[in-house]
Amino acid sequence: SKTLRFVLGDQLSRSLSSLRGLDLEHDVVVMVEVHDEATYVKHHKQKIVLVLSAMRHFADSLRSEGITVDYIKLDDTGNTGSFGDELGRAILRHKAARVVVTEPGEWRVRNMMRGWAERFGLPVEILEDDRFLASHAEFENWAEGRKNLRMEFFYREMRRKNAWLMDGDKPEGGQWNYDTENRKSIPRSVRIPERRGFGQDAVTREVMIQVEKHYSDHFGDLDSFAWAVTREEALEALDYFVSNLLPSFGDYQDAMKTDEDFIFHSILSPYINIGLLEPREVCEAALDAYKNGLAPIAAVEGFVRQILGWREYVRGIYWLKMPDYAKSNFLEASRPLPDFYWTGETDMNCLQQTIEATHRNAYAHHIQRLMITGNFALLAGVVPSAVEEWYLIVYADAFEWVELPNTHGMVLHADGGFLGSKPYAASGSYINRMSDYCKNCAFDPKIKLGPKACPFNYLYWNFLIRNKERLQSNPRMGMPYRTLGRMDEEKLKQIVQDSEAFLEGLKH
Ligand code: FAD
Ligand code: DLZ
Ligand code: SF4
Repeated sequence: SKTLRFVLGDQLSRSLSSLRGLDLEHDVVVMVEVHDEATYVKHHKQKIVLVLSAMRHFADSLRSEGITVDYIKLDDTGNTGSFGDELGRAILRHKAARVVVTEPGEWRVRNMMRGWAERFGLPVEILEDDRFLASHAEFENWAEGRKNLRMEFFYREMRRKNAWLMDGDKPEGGQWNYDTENRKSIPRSVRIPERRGFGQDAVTREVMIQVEKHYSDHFGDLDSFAWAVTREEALEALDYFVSNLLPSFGDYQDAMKTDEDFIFHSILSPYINIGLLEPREVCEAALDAYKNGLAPIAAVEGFVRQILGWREYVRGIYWLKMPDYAKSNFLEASRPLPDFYWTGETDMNCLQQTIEATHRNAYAHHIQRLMITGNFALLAGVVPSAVEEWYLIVYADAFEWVELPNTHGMVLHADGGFLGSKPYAASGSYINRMSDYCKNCAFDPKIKLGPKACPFNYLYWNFLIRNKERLQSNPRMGMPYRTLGRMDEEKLKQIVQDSEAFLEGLKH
């Protein structure tokens, strides 16, 4: 009897659990381009093109193996626009007896799938997504009974489990973490290699036309699309990163520079998230470079930690805590998202640069997301759901399981410190230290108050004043609250006044 193997747009891996044991003669792989997925938030145009073009290429590569693929395109007649309805139509078309699917990455879709077996009157097998380095059960076991779910401890267990950068049961080189060596700003003399971009092939161009037709009002530039859309291209991108960028990845991990949109970052997250690359092979490629003496341990450890540590950890938190996780608003933030998040029109140069790069590339590197757009939203008290929607829209790598914990937890502290022990609030001097943005800004990071002052400066203290009740007992906030405690009344009044005037001037 016929089994339908339903493959989603972020499951483009040949090793996918739902493709195992496929019977070439009877089984059909079903893939559908649906309006609902392009619009549950109004994704960046490049993100939609990336997913749809990569889906079409993946379908072709399955077909070239002799697999039957039933593929519904966005503009096909009769396309109902939703996962459920399209699967329903496919079941009738093929008189299927069974559906097999790999669990989706997002709660929203997992919830949708719950009713399918009953609705279609046939077995719907939902298999674990074992492309991750930690299973749900492993993460739950680790989390159970712990008061404190810090990433660092999870990461150490994962290092041990995989025997990666281990010297027996000790970390290779004697340290678990080399971050103290990873905080350099970029000297003028350092040349940053070009991004390894990819040309737009016929498949991509066809999708681009459809996306312009249906989603022209979505955020983002499309002409500059240069993403890899096949596994072969993604492997080239990985190879390029390991050879050209990884050796300096650690040194400049936290640095930002005008007109350098990628620095030494890998730009691999979209490929890992949609399945063109697997997290294990990406880590192994970096580990091989270390073993062969091609990259220093600080760079390789730093890189592996992002994937083996952070990426797995946020996924664990997401599934442990959803759906309630998204609902908390510990700091009771309520301001709407300022308009400039969409237009880039602000005199604050760091924000303008980051948002323009985001528009251009559907990408910003981690420290821009964290310290520029994230930090501003935190300090200004923007309502978490609005910030989360923005992050889910604007980045090609954004899928809720990874976006939400980073935004809600790490950046906005909306979970009250479950994920990060303190909010990542920073004033203008940190941005000035790690970037060259301030040189060309209307504001001055060294001025604390008044019209020329960098808004991050007074907004930082205003944030501490506004959240005093909620944050001052946090041991990691002791230092700033002691400094605040030494400020005189007049200064505090000025901080609040300047902040309110600035915030009231924001367009929404
Ligand atoms: P690199 O700096 O080269 O890092 C290597 C890899 O490590 C990345 O490809 C990614 O797979 C992984 N990684 C690094 N940091 C994290 C992290 N904090 N959480 C999970 N994985 C990580 N990443 C996403 O993949 N999707 C998102 O939707 C997303 N939203 C974010 C929202 C905010 C507010 C913040 C602060 C971070 C977010 N990140 C997200 C994490 C991180 O910023 C991106 O993974 C990274 O910038 C991708 O670029 P890269 O591939 O060049 O990363
Ligand atoms: C992001 C996305 C988009 C834009 N379009 C599709 C689509 O047409 N068909 C599809 O199968 N998947 C798409 N995706 C990815 C899904 O949103 C993703 O698989 C779900 O979020 C589940 O994690
Ligand atoms: Fe950003 Fe302030 Fe520097 Fe301007 S002065 S670029 S607003 S940190």
